[in-house]
Amino acid sequence: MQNFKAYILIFLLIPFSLFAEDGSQLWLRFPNVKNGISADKIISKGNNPTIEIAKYELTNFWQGQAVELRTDKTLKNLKDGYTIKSSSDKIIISSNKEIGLLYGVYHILQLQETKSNLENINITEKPSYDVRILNHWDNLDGTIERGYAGHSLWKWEDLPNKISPRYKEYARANASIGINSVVLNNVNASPNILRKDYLEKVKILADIFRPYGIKVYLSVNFSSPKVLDGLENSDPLNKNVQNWWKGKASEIYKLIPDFGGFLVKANSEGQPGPQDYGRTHADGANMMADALKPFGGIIMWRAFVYSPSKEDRAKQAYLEFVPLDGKFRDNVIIQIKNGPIDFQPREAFNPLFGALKKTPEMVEFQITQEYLGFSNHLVYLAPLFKENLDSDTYSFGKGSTIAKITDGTLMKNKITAISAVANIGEDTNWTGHHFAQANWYAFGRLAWNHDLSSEQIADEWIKMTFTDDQDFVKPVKEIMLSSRETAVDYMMPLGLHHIFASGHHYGPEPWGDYKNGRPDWSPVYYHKADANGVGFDRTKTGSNAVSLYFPPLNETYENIKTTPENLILWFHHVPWNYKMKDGKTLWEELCFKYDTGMKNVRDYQKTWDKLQTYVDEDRFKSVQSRLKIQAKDAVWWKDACLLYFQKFSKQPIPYDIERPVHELEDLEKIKLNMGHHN
Ligand code: GCW
Repeated sequence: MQNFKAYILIFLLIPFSLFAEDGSQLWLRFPNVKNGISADKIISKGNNPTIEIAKYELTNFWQGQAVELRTDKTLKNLKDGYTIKSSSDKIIISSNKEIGLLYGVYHILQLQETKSNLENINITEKPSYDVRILNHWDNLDGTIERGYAGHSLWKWEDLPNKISPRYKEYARANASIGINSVVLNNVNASPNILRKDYLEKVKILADIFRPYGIKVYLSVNFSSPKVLDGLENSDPLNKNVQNWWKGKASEIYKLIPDFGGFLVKANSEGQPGPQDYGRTHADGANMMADALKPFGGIIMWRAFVYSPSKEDRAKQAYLEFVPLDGKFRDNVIIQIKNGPIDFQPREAFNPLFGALKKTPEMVEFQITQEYLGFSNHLVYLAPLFKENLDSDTYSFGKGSTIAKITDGTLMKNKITAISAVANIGEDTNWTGHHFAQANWYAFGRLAWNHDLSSEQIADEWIKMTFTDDQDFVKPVKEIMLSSRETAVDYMMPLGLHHIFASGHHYGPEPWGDYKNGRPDWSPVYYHKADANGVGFDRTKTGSNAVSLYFPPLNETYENIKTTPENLILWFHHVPWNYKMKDGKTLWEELCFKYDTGMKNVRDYQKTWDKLQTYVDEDRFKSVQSRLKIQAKDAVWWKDACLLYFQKFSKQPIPYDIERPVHELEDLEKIKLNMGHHN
């Protein structure tokens, strides 16, 4: 009897456990595949660990024709790209490099999983960037700066002896979307990462990642020579310091012959740097570049520098780096955040893009949603990435998009690279929110091909991650494609920025005025609301940041009438009764935007609930409950911002808009305990 009950119980549970998915397989689920093709249907010469992986993927997951894998030296111009051609009896994947063959295999698997046409394929793929790199902000103690998916994947305590199976899974996921480089540790770098014992741990990760075509890089602390080995200082012009870095470089390359290089945050937010010794960023970067040069390593030097000076923060990176143009070694690349402030829901692009004419530049995006609702809000970031890459800087005349400046088209850069701060942690589904996986995926796909559309990327991802049923794909795609604008609307519409609560950057705090702390970390510094209006005047009458943009953009942004309305409060202090293009006053428009954002999230909830039958129970519920949080947060944002700004506009919230459900005083009392400094 007892047994019988157990059987019934198991019988009842089976259907659920079969359908339950935890998201750990990302977009590599292959739900309908039991076996791939047999090994004798794979034609390939030579053995190499990367080819072995390609064969493994084919024999496990590929259900089509026979596949031939060919290395072909004549395809050198494709770099690690590849061609895929079908003949009557097989598909031929060719590349100059083994890794290109593996990429080609992932490509045909993607075509299979998205049910794309596999007949008469004739595909040529060449990556947009050479270095397609994730920046992990992982600390050596296992915490992650701005990480919302649990602790770090890297188990420093266990390495080099104990190896987590997830290292390989992580490498595989990256390879499947063409990511070929990773910075393992936080840019707020502990000097300890360069200690011998840590380098031995790093070596193990590099060995695991290598067959997947992934190179390891490290963030380094500028004071390392002094802190680790007691040198008198870390002055880049000091011979002892230079020799220390040279010695460190050879130590690293002995362990990791294909080590990628260093990422450096210097003289920024309290990090040490060359300016501590009266030297320039170029002096600092060049010293490290000289140390890595003999081994082929590169330096990614960050332009994210600002201090609490009188100068508009949006100008500081430009003012610091433009005078140094042409002074950097040829293995230095300047890594620039997409916007001039800090990964806001929407920013104007950083005017430093295109302003350095002799120095290669790369973009730094943020995949982790520091300013976009952490891993609670569904925000698909491809539209944000595309908006930036497609921005025309006019630096070499019309058509000088950030994509073309950074990918070598206009600058003929020796190194081309693109980076993003990862959102990956040890959560079972890697990214916390199931939909945050799409942002990892989208970054990889755009790094490979920045001409892909946000829609195409979403389409691939949804089909592989959930189902290819159009009744699911279509509405979910609509949610994803509108979600970034929705978040802008309920958080910071019309060019508002940085009105987050200090420290954690999660909720609203437009009233924040840190007179005794850093004014440039205060929301009031950024929105400047008063009885006349709201917004940061960056025209000639204000900080004149508009003058940093190339013509005609400087004029476009100088003039309130020609400034795009989605950036109007970024560039102008706008009167409350200013007439917007749709006839509403600025105040009405602001109310309308917050309301629209909030309503859109409510609509996402309705849509998602209707799709229950298409999704396994676990993932359905997880997304459903996070949408509830997002909906609550959207109301919180709307009420906090409108009730606060209303104190200045002194006008009613238009009557066709949802009424606030909070008292401002109550919202002002909320203090979330989410840690962190600025
Ligand atoms: O966005 C700010 C973050 C810091 C971060 C810094 C940076 C790593 O709030 O947490 O530090 O930018 O990019 O250096």
